[in-house]
Amino acid sequence: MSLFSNLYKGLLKTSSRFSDGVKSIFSGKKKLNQSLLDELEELLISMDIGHKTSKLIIDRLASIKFDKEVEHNTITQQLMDEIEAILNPVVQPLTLDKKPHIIMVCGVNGNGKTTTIGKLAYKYKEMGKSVMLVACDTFRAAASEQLNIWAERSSCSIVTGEHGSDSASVAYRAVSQAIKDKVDVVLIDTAGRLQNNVNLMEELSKIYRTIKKLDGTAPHDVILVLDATTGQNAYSQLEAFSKMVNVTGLIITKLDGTAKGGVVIGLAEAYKVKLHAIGIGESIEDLREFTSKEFAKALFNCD
Ligand SMILES: Nc1nc2c(ncn2[C@@H]2O[C@H](COP(=O)(O)OP(=O)(O)OP(=O)(O)O)[C@@H](O)[C@H]2O)c(=O)[nH]1
Ligand SMILES: [Mg+2]
Repeated sequence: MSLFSNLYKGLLKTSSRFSDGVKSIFSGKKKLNQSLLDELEELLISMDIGHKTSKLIIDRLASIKFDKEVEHNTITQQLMDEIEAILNPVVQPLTLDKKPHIIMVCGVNGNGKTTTIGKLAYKYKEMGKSVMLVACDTFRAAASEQLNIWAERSSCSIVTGEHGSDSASVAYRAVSQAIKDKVDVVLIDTAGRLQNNVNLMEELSKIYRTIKKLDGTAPHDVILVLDATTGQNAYSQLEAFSKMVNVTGLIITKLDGTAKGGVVIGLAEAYKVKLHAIGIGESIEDLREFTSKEFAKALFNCD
């Protein structure tokens, strides 16, 4: 199966709503007028693109002179172009620049952090890299075992700490070891936390500072994992986590289970933060890197 058809399948719920929505607004040929633009804007807002970004897209569309009546295909193509232009500056797959390249992963409970780390570990192992997983979630009893399952699946090494122990000291021990062993990639899993939990948010910042003490350039990536199904809540999560750590990029999960895929576009436009990959399923191969063109096409079921 090609990369495109995988992406297409993963985004099916979102893309059906998008393309059906545009088709029903532009059934037959119509001349683009204000009321059609308003309907389109409502569709975009209902897709969790956010008010500001939806308006931006519609304003750009309105600035184009459509003299004749247009079909939904013409509007779809134009929307795809606008969305591609929004995503273009931010879509950027992860790159490994340092050795060890240290990636810290954070986010709200259940967003898919551990699963995403498992998928990344698999990807890097397939590329022939040595990978260390670090279980900095010492808070939840079963968290280390859960990460350990992923370590076994892709034959990675893993560093864990006692349940209830200081998570920053686990990070310290692991990163020191990784530097000594010249590991290629270190993936640090952290405990899920609500953005308003002050203590756990402070802890995250402590893990971050501890890693920096060992390598001033690290962590080289701080990935915030966002769950697409939470829609608008993703925006406030990004704001809250950015206050505690320097979030450098996003991975957006569970796009396979939701029609809220528009949140990807809203985040890209509103925060200009790098968008590395998306999760489109629970299994080890369900992480997708993409280009803005592929994503825009997949959003509208077009190939
Ligand atoms: N459908 C789908 N499910 C996903 C995806 N990513 C993760 N999940 C599921 O989401 C659930 C939570 O995933 P975890 O990886 O445990 O999430 P977490 O952020 O580590 O959770 P905590 O450690 O409790 O904060 C699991 O059932 C995963 O299988 C995805 O891209 N698509
Ligand atoms: Mg976890």
